[in-house]
Amino acid sequence: MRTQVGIVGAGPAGLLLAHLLHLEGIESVVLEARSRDYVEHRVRAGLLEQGTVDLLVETGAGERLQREALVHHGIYLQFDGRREHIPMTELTGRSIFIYGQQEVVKDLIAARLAYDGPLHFEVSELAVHDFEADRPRITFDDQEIECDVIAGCDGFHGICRPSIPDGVLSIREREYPFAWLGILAEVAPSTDELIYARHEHGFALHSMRSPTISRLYLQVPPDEDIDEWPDERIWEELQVRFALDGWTLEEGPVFEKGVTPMRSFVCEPMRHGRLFLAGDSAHIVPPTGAKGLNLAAHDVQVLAEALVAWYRDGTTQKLDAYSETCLRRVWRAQDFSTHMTTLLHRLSDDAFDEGLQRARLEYVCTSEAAARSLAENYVGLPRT
Ligand code: FAS
Ligand code: PHB
Repeated sequence: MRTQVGIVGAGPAGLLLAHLLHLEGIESVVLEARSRDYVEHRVRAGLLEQGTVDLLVETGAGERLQREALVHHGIYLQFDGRREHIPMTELTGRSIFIYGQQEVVKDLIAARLAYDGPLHFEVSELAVHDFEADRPRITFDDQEIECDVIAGCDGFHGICRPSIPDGVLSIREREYPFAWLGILAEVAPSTDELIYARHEHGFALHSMRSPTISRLYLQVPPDEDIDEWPDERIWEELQVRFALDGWTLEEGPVFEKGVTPMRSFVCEPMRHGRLFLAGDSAHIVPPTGAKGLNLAAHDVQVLAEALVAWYRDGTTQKLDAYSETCLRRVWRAQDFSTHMTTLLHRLSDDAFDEGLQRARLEYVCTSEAAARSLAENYVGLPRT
Protein backbone atom coordinates (compact mmCIF):
# COMPACT_ATOMS: atom_id res chain seq x y z
CA MET A 1 0.00 0.00 0.00
CA ARG A 2 1.05 3.59 -0.43
CA THR A 3 -0.12 6.76 1.24
CA GLN A 4 1.19 10.26 1.99
CA VAL A 5 1.11 10.15 5.83
CA GLY A 6 1.29 6.92 7.82
CA ILE A 7 -0.21 7.49 11.29
CA VAL A 8 0.52 5.06 14.13
CA GLY A 9 -2.11 5.23 16.89
CA ALA A 10 -5.82 6.08 16.96
CA GLY A 11 -5.80 8.14 20.13
CA PRO A 12 -6.74 11.86 20.07
CA ALA A 13 -3.43 12.82 18.39
CA GLY A 14 -3.57 10.29 15.53
CA LEU A 15 -7.27 10.69 14.79
CA LEU A 16 -7.18 14.49 14.90
CA LEU A 17 -4.13 14.59 12.61
CA ALA A 18 -5.89 12.32 10.07
CA HIS A 19 -8.94 14.59 10.27
CA LEU A 20 -6.98 17.82 9.70
CA LEU A 21 -5.02 16.31 6.80
CA HIS A 22 -8.20 14.99 5.14
CA LEU A 23 -9.71 18.49 5.18
CA GLU A 24 -6.66 19.66 3.21
CA GLY A 25 -6.85 16.79 0.72
CA ILE A 26 -3.83 14.96 2.16
CA GLU A 27 -4.15 11.16 2.34
CA SER A 28 -3.30 9.15 5.42
CA VAL A 29 -3.72 5.69 6.91
CA VAL A 30 -4.33 5.27 10.66
CA LEU A 31 -3.10 2.05 12.32
CA GLU A 32 -4.26 1.12 15.83
CA ALA A 33 -3.27 -1.88 17.96
CA ARG A 34 -6.45 -2.03 20.04
CA SER A 35 -10.06 -2.59 19.02
CA ARG A 36 -12.48 0.21 18.18
CA ASP A 37 -14.53 -0.67 21.27
CA TYR A 38 -11.47 -0.43 23.50
CA VAL A 39 -10.31 2.99 22.32
CA GLU A 40 -13.87 4.36 22.40
CA HIS A 41 -14.28 3.34 26.06
CA ARG A 42 -10.80 4.06 27.47
CA VAL A 43 -11.27 6.57 30.33
CA ARG A 44 -8.66 9.34 30.39
CA ALA A 45 -8.80 13.12 30.20
CA GLY A 46 -11.92 15.17 30.47
CA LEU A 47 -10.93 18.83 30.28
CA LEU A 48 -10.54 20.68 26.99
CA GLU A 49 -8.94 24.08 26.53
CA GLN A 50 -10.79 26.74 24.51
CA GLY A 51 -8.19 26.35 21.73
CA THR A 52 -8.79 22.57 21.45
CA VAL A 53 -12.55 23.08 21.32
CA ASP A 54 -12.23 25.84 18.71
CA LEU A 55 -10.09 23.52 16.54
CA LEU A 56 -12.61 20.65 16.75
CA VAL A 57 -15.59 22.95 16.09
CA GLU A 58 -13.93 24.89 13.23
CA THR A 59 -12.98 21.62 11.50
CA GLY A 60 -16.44 20.09 11.76
CA ALA A 61 -15.71 17.50 14.47
CA GLY A 62 -17.31 19.45 17.33
CA GLU A 63 -21.03 19.28 16.66
CA ARG A 64 -21.82 16.82 19.52
CA LEU A 65 -19.24 18.52 21.76
CA GLN A 66 -21.10 21.83 21.35
CA ARG A 67 -24.32 20.10 22.38
CA GLU A 68 -23.03 17.98 25.28
CA ALA A 69 -19.88 19.58 26.76
CA LEU A 70 -20.18 21.43 30.07
CA VAL A 71 -18.77 24.95 29.85
CA HIS A 72 -16.95 26.12 32.97
CA HIS A 73 -15.77 29.64 33.81
CA GLY A 74 -13.58 28.88 36.80
CA ILE A 75 -12.32 26.37 39.35
CA TYR A 76 -12.33 26.12 43.14
CA LEU A 77 -9.21 25.77 45.26
CA GLN A 78 -9.84 24.19 48.66
CA PHE A 79 -7.43 24.20 51.61
CA ASP A 80 -7.55 24.63 55.39
CA GLY A 81 -11.35 24.35 55.49
CA ARG A 82 -11.93 27.14 52.92
CA ARG A 83 -12.92 27.00 49.25
CA GLU A 84 -11.94 29.89 46.95
CA HIS A 85 -13.15 30.46 43.38
CA ILE A 86 -10.71 31.40 40.61
CA PRO A 87 -12.85 33.18 37.92
CA MET A 88 -11.00 31.99 34.78
CA THR A 89 -13.23 33.57 32.14
CA GLU A 90 -13.38 36.90 33.98
CA LEU A 91 -9.57 36.92 34.19
CA THR A 92 -8.80 35.68 30.65
CA GLY A 93 -11.93 35.92 28.47
CA ARG A 94 -11.59 32.20 27.77
CA SER A 95 -13.44 29.18 29.15
CA ILE A 96 -12.80 25.46 29.68
CA PHE A 97 -14.96 22.55 28.53
CA ILE A 98 -15.71 19.27 30.28
CA TYR A 99 -16.07 16.53 27.66
CA GLY A 100 -14.61 13.03 28.07
CA GLN A 101 -11.57 12.11 25.94
CA GLN A 102 -13.36 8.97 24.78
CA GLU A 103 -16.16 11.19 23.44
CA VAL A 104 -13.60 13.15 21.38
CA VAL A 105 -12.22 9.82 20.11
CA LYS A 106 -15.73 8.57 19.22
CA ASP A 107 -16.48 11.81 17.30
CA LEU A 108 -13.20 11.65 15.36
CA ILE A 109 -13.67 7.95 14.50
CA ALA A 110 -17.22 8.68 13.30
CA ALA A 111 -15.91 11.58 11.17
CA ARG A 112 -13.19 9.31 9.71
CA LEU A 113 -15.54 6.49 8.84
CA ALA A 114 -18.10 8.90 7.36
CA TYR A 115 -15.80 9.37 4.35
CA ASP A 116 -14.28 5.84 4.55
CA GLY A 117 -10.91 7.18 5.63
CA PRO A 118 -8.46 4.25 6.08
CA LEU A 119 -8.50 3.29 9.78
CA HIS A 120 -7.27 -0.15 10.79
CA PHE A 121 -7.92 -1.46 14.31
CA GLU A 122 -6.30 -4.44 16.03
CA VAL A 123 -3.12 -4.34 13.94
CA SER A 124 -0.17 -6.25 15.38
CA GLU A 125 3.62 -6.57 14.94
CA LEU A 126 3.71 -2.99 13.79
CA ALA A 127 7.15 -1.58 13.00
CA VAL A 128 8.47 1.56 11.32
CA HIS A 129 11.38 1.57 8.87
CA ASP A 130 13.58 3.80 6.67
CA PHE A 131 12.44 7.07 8.23
CA GLU A 132 16.00 8.39 7.89
CA ALA A 133 15.47 8.19 4.11
CA ASP A 134 12.63 9.70 2.03
CA ARG A 135 10.47 6.60 1.57
CA PRO A 136 9.62 5.48 5.13
CA ARG A 137 7.61 2.26 5.51
CA ILE A 138 5.29 0.80 8.14
CA THR A 139 4.91 -2.98 8.37
CA PHE A 140 2.21 -4.81 10.29
CA ASP A 141 0.41 -8.19 9.96
CA ASP A 142 2.46 -9.17 6.83
CA GLN A 143 1.43 -5.91 5.20
CA GLU A 144 3.50 -2.86 4.27
CA ILE A 145 2.64 0.79 3.73
CA GLU A 146 5.07 3.10 1.98
CA CYS A 147 4.58 6.79 2.82
CA ASP A 148 6.23 10.20 2.67
CA VAL A 149 6.24 10.70 6.44
CA ILE A 150 5.27 8.75 9.56
CA ALA A 151 3.42 10.35 12.47
CA GLY A 152 4.19 8.55 15.72
CA CYS A 153 0.97 9.11 17.68
CA ASP A 154 1.24 5.84 19.58
CA GLY A 155 1.41 7.18 23.12
CA PHE A 156 3.99 6.79 25.86
CA HIS A 157 4.27 3.02 25.54
CA GLY A 158 4.23 2.97 21.72
CA ILE A 159 6.96 1.71 19.37
CA CYS A 160 7.74 4.88 17.37
CA ARG A 161 9.89 6.75 19.92
CA PRO A 162 11.92 3.62 20.82
CA SER A 163 12.49 3.05 17.08
CA ILE A 164 14.66 6.18 16.89
CA PRO A 165 18.37 5.20 17.12
CA ASP A 166 20.16 5.64 20.43
CA GLY A 167 21.88 8.96 20.95
CA VAL A 168 19.43 10.98 18.86
CA LEU A 169 16.90 11.87 21.54
CA SER A 170 17.50 13.60 24.86
CA ILE A 171 15.07 12.58 27.56
CA ARG A 172 14.15 14.78 30.51
CA GLU A 173 11.87 13.23 33.07
CA ARG A 174 10.62 13.25 36.63
CA GLU A 175 8.65 10.63 38.54
CA TYR A 176 6.40 11.81 41.36
CA PRO A 177 6.22 9.81 44.62
CA PHE A 178 2.44 9.44 44.30
CA ALA A 179 -0.31 8.44 41.88
CA TRP A 180 -3.97 9.27 41.22
CA LEU A 181 -6.78 6.87 42.05
CA GLY A 182 -9.62 7.93 39.75
CA ILE A 183 -13.29 6.88 39.79
CA LEU A 184 -16.35 7.40 37.63
CA ALA A 185 -19.57 7.36 39.64
CA GLU A 186 -23.23 7.47 38.71
CA VAL A 187 -24.12 10.49 40.84
CA ALA A 188 -24.80 14.11 39.97
CA PRO A 189 -21.71 16.25 40.62
CA SER A 190 -21.86 17.97 44.01
CA THR A 191 -20.26 21.09 42.55
CA ASP A 192 -20.91 23.35 39.54
CA GLU A 193 -17.18 23.62 38.71
CA LEU A 194 -14.04 21.60 39.46
CA ILE A 195 -12.67 21.52 43.03
CA TYR A 196 -8.91 21.07 43.51
CA ALA A 197 -8.35 20.25 47.19
CA ARG A 198 -5.10 20.29 49.15
CA HIS A 199 -5.50 18.24 52.34
CA GLU A 200 -3.05 16.83 54.91
CA HIS A 201 -4.19 13.35 53.79
CA GLY A 202 -3.28 14.27 50.23
CA PHE A 203 -4.72 15.87 47.07
CA ALA A 204 -8.27 15.33 45.82
CA LEU A 205 -10.07 16.52 42.67
CA HIS A 206 -13.83 16.68 42.08
CA SER A 207 -14.42 16.69 38.33
CA MET A 208 -17.32 15.41 36.25
CA ARG A 209 -18.38 14.04 32.87
CA SER A 210 -22.05 15.08 32.70
CA PRO A 211 -24.94 16.32 34.90
CA THR A 212 -25.30 12.70 36.10
CA ILE A 213 -21.72 11.37 36.10
CA SER A 214 -19.01 12.47 38.55
CA ARG A 215 -15.26 11.97 38.08
CA LEU A 216 -13.18 12.08 41.26
CA TYR A 217 -9.50 11.58 42.02
CA LEU A 218 -7.46 10.86 45.17
CA GLN A 219 -3.71 11.15 45.69
CA VAL A 220 -2.42 7.67 46.69
CA PRO A 221 1.06 6.08 47.06
CA PRO A 222 2.78 5.38 43.69
CA ASP A 223 2.29 1.63 43.45
CA GLU A 224 -1.07 1.46 45.18
CA ASP A 225 -3.11 -1.71 44.63
CA ILE A 226 -6.65 -0.79 43.55
CA ASP A 227 -7.93 -3.90 45.35
CA GLU A 228 -6.99 -2.15 48.61
CA TRP A 229 -9.68 0.45 47.79
CA PRO A 230 -13.22 -0.86 48.01
CA ASP A 231 -15.77 1.79 47.02
CA GLU A 232 -16.71 2.56 50.69
CA ARG A 233 -13.10 3.38 51.53
CA ILE A 234 -12.82 5.65 48.47
CA TRP A 235 -15.95 7.62 49.43
CA GLU A 236 -14.82 7.79 53.08
CA GLU A 237 -11.51 9.35 52.05
CA LEU A 238 -13.16 11.73 49.55
CA GLN A 239 -15.53 12.90 52.30
CA VAL A 240 -12.53 13.68 54.55
CA ARG A 241 -10.54 15.57 51.91
CA PHE A 242 -13.52 17.63 50.61
CA ALA A 243 -15.13 18.26 54.01
CA LEU A 244 -16.54 21.80 54.23
CA ASP A 245 -19.18 23.22 56.62
CA GLY A 246 -22.58 23.48 54.96
CA TRP A 247 -21.60 21.45 51.92
CA THR A 248 -22.23 17.76 51.14
CA LEU A 249 -20.44 15.42 48.76
CA GLU A 250 -23.11 13.14 47.25
CA GLU A 251 -22.12 9.47 46.83
CA GLY A 252 -23.21 6.98 44.17
CA PRO A 253 -22.37 3.67 42.46
CA VAL A 254 -18.76 3.54 41.17
CA PHE A 255 -18.62 2.00 37.69
CA GLU A 256 -14.97 2.60 36.79
CA LYS A 257 -11.79 3.00 38.87
CA GLY A 258 -8.05 2.92 38.19
CA VAL A 259 -4.68 4.15 39.39
CA THR A 260 -2.58 6.45 37.13
CA PRO A 261 1.14 7.02 37.76
CA MET A 262 2.32 10.61 37.87
CA ARG A 263 5.27 11.57 35.73
CA SER A 264 6.71 14.40 33.69
CA PHE A 265 8.51 13.37 30.51
CA VAL A 266 9.87 15.23 27.48
CA CYS A 267 11.84 13.80 24.56
CA GLU A 268 13.75 16.18 22.28
CA PRO A 269 13.70 16.60 19.36
CA MET A 270 10.16 15.49 18.47
CA ARG A 271 11.27 14.61 14.94
CA HIS A 272 13.88 12.36 13.42
CA GLY A 273 14.07 12.36 9.64
CA ARG A 274 10.62 11.56 8.28
CA LEU A 275 9.30 10.36 11.67
CA PHE A 276 7.34 12.99 13.64
CA LEU A 277 6.33 12.27 17.26
CA ALA A 278 3.12 13.87 18.57
CA GLY A 279 1.25 13.72 21.86
CA ASP A 280 2.13 11.28 24.64
CA SER A 281 4.73 9.53 22.47
CA ALA A 282 6.89 12.66 22.94
CA HIS A 283 5.77 14.13 26.26
CA ILE A 284 3.82 13.32 29.42
CA VAL A 285 2.54 15.84 31.97
CA PRO A 286 1.05 15.07 35.38
CA PRO A 287 -2.78 15.48 34.95
CA THR A 288 -3.06 18.16 37.65
CA GLY A 289 -2.91 20.85 34.97
CA ALA A 290 -5.22 18.95 32.57
CA LYS A 291 -2.78 19.49 29.68
CA GLY A 292 -2.16 16.01 28.21
CA LEU A 293 -4.92 15.86 25.63
CA ASN A 294 -4.64 19.57 24.83
CA LEU A 295 -0.91 19.32 24.10
CA ALA A 296 -1.58 16.37 21.77
CA ALA A 297 -4.13 18.48 19.87
CA HIS A 298 -1.68 21.38 19.59
CA ASP A 299 1.13 19.12 18.30
CA VAL A 300 -0.98 17.74 15.44
CA GLN A 301 -2.36 21.19 14.59
CA VAL A 302 1.25 22.38 14.10
CA LEU A 303 2.21 19.19 12.21
CA ALA A 304 -0.82 19.39 9.90
CA GLU A 305 -0.07 23.03 9.02
CA ALA A 306 3.57 22.12 8.33
CA LEU A 307 2.62 19.16 6.09
CA VAL A 308 0.10 21.28 4.18
CA ALA A 309 2.81 23.88 3.47
CA TRP A 310 5.21 21.12 2.33
CA TYR A 311 2.70 19.45 0.01
CA ARG A 312 1.40 22.83 -1.27
CA ASP A 313 4.62 24.61 -2.13
CA GLY A 314 7.44 22.31 -1.15
CA THR A 315 8.66 24.51 1.72
CA THR A 316 10.11 22.59 4.65
CA GLN A 317 10.38 25.61 6.96
CA LYS A 318 7.43 24.69 9.13
CA LEU A 319 8.37 21.01 9.15
CA ASP A 320 11.89 21.93 10.24
CA ALA A 321 10.44 24.14 13.01
CA TYR A 322 7.89 21.51 14.12
CA SER A 323 9.83 20.20 17.12
CA GLU A 324 10.90 23.62 18.40
CA THR A 325 7.39 25.09 17.98
CA CYS A 326 5.75 22.26 19.91
CA LEU A 327 8.41 22.07 22.63
CA ARG A 328 7.89 25.74 23.49
CA ARG A 329 4.28 24.95 24.47
CA VAL A 330 5.22 21.58 25.97
CA TRP A 331 7.66 23.20 28.42
CA ARG A 332 5.14 25.91 29.34
CA ALA A 333 2.67 23.11 30.14
CA GLN A 334 5.36 21.14 32.00
CA ASP A 335 6.09 24.15 34.19
CA PHE A 336 2.39 24.82 34.88
CA SER A 337 1.56 21.14 35.53
CA THR A 338 4.51 20.80 37.91
CA HIS A 339 3.45 24.02 39.64
CA MET A 340 -0.12 22.76 40.14
CA THR A 341 1.16 19.36 41.29
CA THR A 342 3.56 20.74 43.91
CA LEU A 343 1.01 23.35 45.00
CA LEU A 344 -1.75 20.85 45.80
CA HIS A 345 -0.24 17.41 46.59
CA ARG A 346 1.14 16.15 49.88
CA LEU A 347 4.83 16.12 48.92
CA SER A 348 6.45 15.05 52.20
CA ASP A 349 6.19 15.37 55.98
CA ASP A 350 8.34 18.48 55.72
CA ALA A 351 6.52 21.26 57.59
CA PHE A 352 8.38 23.89 55.55
CA ASP A 353 6.88 22.49 52.32
CA GLU A 354 3.44 22.79 53.92
CA GLY A 355 4.14 26.39 54.86
CA LEU A 356 5.17 27.18 51.29
CA GLN A 357 2.05 25.53 49.86
CA ARG A 358 -0.18 27.56 52.17
CA ALA A 359 1.59 30.80 51.26
CA ARG A 360 1.26 30.06 47.53
CA LEU A 361 -2.43 29.14 47.83
CA GLU A 362 -3.09 32.23 49.92
CA TYR A 363 -1.29 34.37 47.28
CA VAL A 364 -3.21 32.97 44.29
CA CYS A 365 -6.50 33.53 46.16
CA THR A 366 -5.71 37.14 47.11
CA SER A 367 -3.54 38.49 44.27
CA GLU A 368 -5.27 39.21 40.93
CA ALA A 369 -1.92 38.97 39.15
CA ALA A 370 -1.24 35.51 40.56
CA ALA A 371 -4.80 34.35 39.82
CA ARG A 372 -4.55 35.63 36.23
CA SER A 373 -1.26 33.80 35.74
CA LEU A 374 -2.81 30.53 36.90
CA ALA A 375 -5.95 31.18 34.86
CA GLU A 376 -4.22 31.92 31.56
CA ASN A 377 -2.12 28.77 31.82
CA TYR A 378 -5.13 26.67 32.83
CA VAL A 379 -7.46 27.79 30.03
CA GLY A 380 -4.55 27.46 27.60
CA LEU A 381 -2.34 30.21 26.18
CA PRO A 382 -3.48 31.47 22.76
CA ARG A 383 -1.94 29.42 19.91
CA THR A 384 0.82 31.37 18.16
P1 FAS B 1 -2.89 7.93 23.46
O1 FAS B 1 -2.09 7.13 24.42
O2 FAS B 1 -4.22 8.42 23.86
O3 FAS B 1 -3.10 7.12 22.08
C1 FAS B 1 -2.07 6.34 21.53
C2 FAS B 1 -2.72 5.21 20.72
O4 FAS B 1 -1.70 4.45 20.08
C3 FAS B 1 -3.51 4.25 21.63
O5 FAS B 1 -4.80 4.07 21.10
C4 FAS B 1 -2.69 2.96 21.57
O6 FAS B 1 -3.49 1.81 21.67
C5 FAS B 1 -2.03 3.08 20.19
N1 FAS B 1 -0.79 2.30 20.07
C6 FAS B 1 0.18 2.15 21.00
N2 FAS B 1 1.15 1.35 20.54
C7 FAS B 1 0.78 0.99 19.27
C8 FAS B 1 1.38 0.18 18.25
N3 FAS B 1 2.56 -0.43 18.47
N4 FAS B 1 0.71 0.02 17.10
C9 FAS B 1 -0.48 0.64 16.87
N5 FAS B 1 -1.09 1.45 17.80
C10 FAS B 1 -0.46 1.61 18.97
N6 FAS B 1 -4.87 13.95 30.71
C11 FAS B 1 -5.64 14.88 31.31
O7 FAS B 1 -5.55 16.04 30.91
N7 FAS B 1 -6.51 14.54 32.31
C12 FAS B 1 -6.63 13.25 32.78
O8 FAS B 1 -7.38 12.96 33.69
C13 FAS B 1 -5.84 12.27 32.20
N8 FAS B 1 -5.95 11.01 32.62
C14 FAS B 1 -5.12 10.10 32.06
C15 FAS B 1 -5.20 8.79 32.53
C16 FAS B 1 -4.36 7.83 31.97
C17 FAS B 1 -4.41 6.40 32.47
C18 FAS B 1 -3.44 8.19 30.95
C19 FAS B 1 -2.48 7.17 30.37
C20 FAS B 1 -3.39 9.49 30.47
C21 FAS B 1 -4.23 10.44 31.03
N9 FAS B 1 -4.21 11.75 30.61
C22 FAS B 1 -4.97 12.68 31.16
C23 FAS B 1 -3.34 12.13 29.52
C24 FAS B 1 -4.07 11.72 28.23
O9 FAS B 1 -5.16 12.44 28.07
C25 FAS B 1 -3.09 11.83 27.09
O10 FAS B 1 -2.41 13.04 27.10
C26 FAS B 1 -3.71 11.61 25.73
O11 FAS B 1 -4.30 10.34 25.75
C27 FAS B 1 -2.64 11.71 24.66
O12 FAS B 1 -3.18 11.32 23.45
P2 FAS B 1 -2.28 10.53 22.37
O13 FAS B 1 -0.98 11.20 22.23
O14 FAS B 1 -3.17 10.36 21.18
O15 FAS B 1 -1.94 9.13 23.05
C1 PHB C 1 -10.79 15.05 34.44
O1 PHB C 1 -11.96 15.50 34.39
O2 PHB C 1 -10.50 13.90 34.14
C2 PHB C 1 -9.71 15.97 34.87
C3 PHB C 1 -9.96 17.30 35.01
C4 PHB C 1 -8.94 18.14 35.42
C5 PHB C 1 -7.69 17.65 35.69
C6 PHB C 1 -7.45 16.31 35.51
C7 PHB C 1 -8.47 15.47 35.12
O3 PHB C 1 -6.72 18.47 36.10
